[in-house]
Amino acid sequence: MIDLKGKVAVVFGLANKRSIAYAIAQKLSEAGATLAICYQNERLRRDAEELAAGLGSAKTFQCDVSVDADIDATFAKLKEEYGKLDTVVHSVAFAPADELKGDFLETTREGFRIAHDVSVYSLIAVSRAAAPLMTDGGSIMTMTYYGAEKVVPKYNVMGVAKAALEATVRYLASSLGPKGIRVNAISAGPIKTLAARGIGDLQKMLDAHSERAPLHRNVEQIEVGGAALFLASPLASGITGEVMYVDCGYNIMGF
Ligand code: 0WE
Repeated sequence: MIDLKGKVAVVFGLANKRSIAYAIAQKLSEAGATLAICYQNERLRRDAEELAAGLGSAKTFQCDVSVDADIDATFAKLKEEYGKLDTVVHSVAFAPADELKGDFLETTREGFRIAHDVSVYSLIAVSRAAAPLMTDGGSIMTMTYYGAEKVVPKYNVMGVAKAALEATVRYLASSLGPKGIRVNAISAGPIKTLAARGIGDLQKMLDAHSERAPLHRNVEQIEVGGAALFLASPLASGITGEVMYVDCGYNIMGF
């Protein structure tokens, strides 16, 4: 059994009970970790507080990762509350809805900027703020998707942002490696979460995915949580800069 007693994990991107971030928080909490749950804004506060109440001694913090002052204030509070940090979970992405509809060629400058600011730069900002608190080394992880590597229709600028995110994971792993801090990404298969709402063809995608994936089914949030628990644990002490697939094997198929 993985034992994370005495370890502190901060989780970004928990919106509701379907969030991948929530499944990760559940697995980390189950392993004994102390959880700090960050929610983006007042609109998401209640859900975050209710879910945190079921996660042991989890506390909640308001932090919009696209706002530097929020990150500074949140990590100051985390330092005061816990003194140190062991794990950061970054499960945050956003592109303006219109960018995920039409043709990639119509990507706007503003849509590109927002997608990269919220989905990619935020990992750098959060990692820089977290590093001084990771005095015993640590594990930072983010969520990516196959659309970073191969064209997934309509994923558009998010695919480009996820490609940048995966490269960012490698550069951060190199930068933070000397401090004993590991940085990895989990590439999850498609899952019905809030972030997947409004994708016109989601059910079609899920069906195609389960048909082609070696395991002939779709992945569940809690399986991503299991991989995250592994990455947070000493079992993964030799793994950094990696993209780990939790997609029922979909990515290995050529045909
Ligand atoms: O990374 C994602 C989705 C991230 C996302 C979702 C939204 C919906 C609401 C980013 N920005 C927004 N902006 C909004 O306004 N996924 C891996 C899920 C996803 O999204 C797709 C997919 C898949 C899979 C969009 C088009 C095609 C496939």
